[in-house]
Amino acid sequence: MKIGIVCYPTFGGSGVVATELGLGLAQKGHEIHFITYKRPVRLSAFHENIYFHDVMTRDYPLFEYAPYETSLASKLVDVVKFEKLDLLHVHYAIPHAAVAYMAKKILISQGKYVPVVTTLHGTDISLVGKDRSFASVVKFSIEKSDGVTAVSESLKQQTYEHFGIENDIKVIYNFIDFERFTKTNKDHFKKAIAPNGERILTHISNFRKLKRVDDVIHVFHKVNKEIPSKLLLIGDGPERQNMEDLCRNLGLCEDIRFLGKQDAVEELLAVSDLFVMPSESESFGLAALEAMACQVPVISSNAGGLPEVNEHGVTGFLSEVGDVTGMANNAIAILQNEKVLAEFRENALAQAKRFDIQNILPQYENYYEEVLAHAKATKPAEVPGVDL
Ligand code: GMT
Repeated sequence: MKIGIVCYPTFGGSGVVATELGLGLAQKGHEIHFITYKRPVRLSAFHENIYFHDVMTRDYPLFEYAPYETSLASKLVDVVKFEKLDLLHVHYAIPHAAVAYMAKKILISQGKYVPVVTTLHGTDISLVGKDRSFASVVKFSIEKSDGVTAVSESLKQQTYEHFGIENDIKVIYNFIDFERFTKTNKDHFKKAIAPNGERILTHISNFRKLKRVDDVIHVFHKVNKEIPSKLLLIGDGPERQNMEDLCRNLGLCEDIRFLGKQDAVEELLAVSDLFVMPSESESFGLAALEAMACQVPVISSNAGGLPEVNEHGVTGFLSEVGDVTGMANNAIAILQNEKVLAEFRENALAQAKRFDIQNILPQYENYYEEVLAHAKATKPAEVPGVDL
């Protein structure tokens, strides 16, 4: 199949999932065209089946903001026609689903039908999407997509509740590539971070408010009083400075390291004993899954789709959002006993295997086939395209 993938090219979970999906599909022989404003961060190496189309915006003194949506829609029309794409898969509803709808309509007027699959990732529904300034466009473009997927059952339910739409939404969980995310021996890192054999707790996020990084620090503060430990804070974002201030106020600077954005997070997860994700809202929690694949148990909130990933009492523990005491006690229960930690590590890996890319990729391929077959059967007769 020839598939166009539209996504945010940044470190965010939706862009990561879109890129890894494209890479996986390319390895299976599909021709993948990424269409976005920057080369996606995880798209570093050359691959014979992968193409990247840069969306250039046009500045003009009249524009206060360069109209990215217009440039993207024109680019989609161009790439679909020239590269003869079979399908567009857009990640994150805003603005990608609406732009794809526009491109689809333009293409129909030119005699080509290209089905659009939209994947909902979380904040496009839960936080930003339901805001009045976006809601009607989000609802409309979900309804007009030829196929819609959500990354968890919880996100699917939220979408129905917030938008009252009636299309079928297919849950296809996020996935993990074990070729990359596997526990490897990084003892030299461990010695540098925790020279006296301290436990290592880790948090990775974009440091937005909803990630509640302050809860991570408060949980660590409590754990650190009972168990010699270190905390790695990976990522960057709007709350970073506040978090540094909090560490200073609590006198924890010796034991907490801010590592900023990191490419090889699997190497840091390889030396971690526990992953902390106290988010206020989380459709899935890809970072938690990456930790589990590296045999790291997870202490998390029970928000959104997290209970579908982190199994309470098995792969880690779930607590109410904001319950830092509960989270700290759970963390201590795992970390204070070597045997218990080993058991949780094993369970975390077993659970992560359910989300192996090898199991999830065929679900996307089957869904594409289904959408294409349906589009072929229902598209206007005078419009060619949609060849199976
Ligand atoms: O978590 C973020 O703020 C980034 C965001 C994104 O869109 O890039 O992540 C969302 O999509 C990820 C991949 O599907 C999910 O694993 C995250 O749980 C989800 N974030 C939220 O729902 C807050």
